[in-house]
Amino acid sequence: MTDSLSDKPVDKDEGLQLYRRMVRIRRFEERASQLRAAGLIPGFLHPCIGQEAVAVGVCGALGDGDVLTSTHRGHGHMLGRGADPARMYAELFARSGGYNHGKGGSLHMIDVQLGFLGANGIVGAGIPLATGAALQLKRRGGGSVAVTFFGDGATNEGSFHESLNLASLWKLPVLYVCENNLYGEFTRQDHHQVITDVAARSSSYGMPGVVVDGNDVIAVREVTREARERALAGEGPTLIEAKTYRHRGHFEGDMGRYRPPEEVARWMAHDPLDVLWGRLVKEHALDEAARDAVRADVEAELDAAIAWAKEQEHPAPEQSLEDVYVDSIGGAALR
Ligand SMILES: Cc1ncc(C[n+]2csc(CCOP(=O)(O)OP(=O)(O)O)c2C)c(N)n1
Ligand SMILES: [Mg+2]
Repeated sequence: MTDSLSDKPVDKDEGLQLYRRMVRIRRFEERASQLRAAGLIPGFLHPCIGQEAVAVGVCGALGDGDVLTSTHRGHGHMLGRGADPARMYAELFARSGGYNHGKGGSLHMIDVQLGFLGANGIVGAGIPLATGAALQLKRRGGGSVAVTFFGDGATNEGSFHESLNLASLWKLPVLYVCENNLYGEFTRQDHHQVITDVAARSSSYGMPGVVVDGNDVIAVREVTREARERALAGEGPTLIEAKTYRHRGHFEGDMGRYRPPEEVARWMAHDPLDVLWGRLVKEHALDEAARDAVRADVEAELDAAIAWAKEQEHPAPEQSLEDVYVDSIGGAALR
C-alpha cells in the first residue's frame, strides 16, 4: 500500500479546466438543493459537495472508450465524465428531456454514449457491474478500462470482495475507486470497520492499494493515470482510496449533526476547490478576477441548463411502461 501526493507543477490551462469542472459540480448541486427546496425535484438527493476532486481527478485521467459505474452520490461522476447538466436537471425534475426520460431521477441516471453505466441506489452494486464490463473490454482486445466509484461503507459488502477477487485473478482492466468520506450514512468508519485505510484490503487480493488525498485533484488524476496504465498493460486492477469528506449530510435534509464540529471545520478548511485554486495562485499568480470569470461562466451555463429543463414536459401517463422492465404474470416483458 502506498501514499500518493501531488508535487508536480500544475499546467495553468489544465488547472483552470479542472477547477472549472469542480465548480460546475459544486454549483450544479447547490442549485439542485435550492430547486428541491422550491419543490421542483421529487425524490432523494445525495450531494457530493466536498468530494468533487475525486470525480474530476479520476475522469480527467480516462479515455473515450473507458466505462464507469457510479453510486447514489453520482452527480459529480456523471458531470466529471462530461454529461449535459441540462439533461441532468431535466431528469431531476422528472421531465421527458432527462437522461432517463424523467423516470429514473438522481439514483438511476445513465448515459451509455458517455460510457457512464449508471448511478445506483444499491450500495456496492456498481462494483460487479464494472468488473463484468472490464471482462468484456478485455475480451474485445483491450485499450480501455472500467472504473467503479464506491464509498467506504460499500467495502463491507460481499460484492466488493467478490469483484476484487475475480478481477485480480483474471487480471481485469478495472480501477476500484473508494471515496472514503469517513461515514456510511450516519455511521463513522471506526464504527463499521476496524481498519483506517480501505486500501489495505487490496493485499487480500494481491493487487496494489493506493491512498491518495481525495481533495487534491492533481494527485487523484496522477494515481488514476498510473492505475490505468497498469490495467492497460495487462497487469490487472488497482484499489485507489481517496480520502475525502462530504460537506453536507448523507442526503438533502440530513443536517449531519452526528459529526463533531471540529472535524467538519478541519475538512472545510481543506476544500478541494480551494486546494487547487491555492496552487494556481501560487504557481501562476492567478487573481480573484480569474476566479470570478470561471464562476460567472459556470453560473451562466447552469442558468441556461435549468431554464431548458423547466421547459420540458413530464412524461405522459401512457408512456409509463416505455423504457422500463415490466414484470407481468406471464413473465417479464421488455418494452
Ligand atoms: C445494499 C444496500 N444496503 C443499504 C442501503 C442503504 N444505504 C444507502 S447509502 C448507504 C451508505 C453508503 O455509505 P458509503 O458506501 O460510505 O457511501 P457514501 O454515502 O458515504 O457516499 C446505505 C447504508 C442501500 N441503499 N443498499
Ligand atoms: Mg462513505
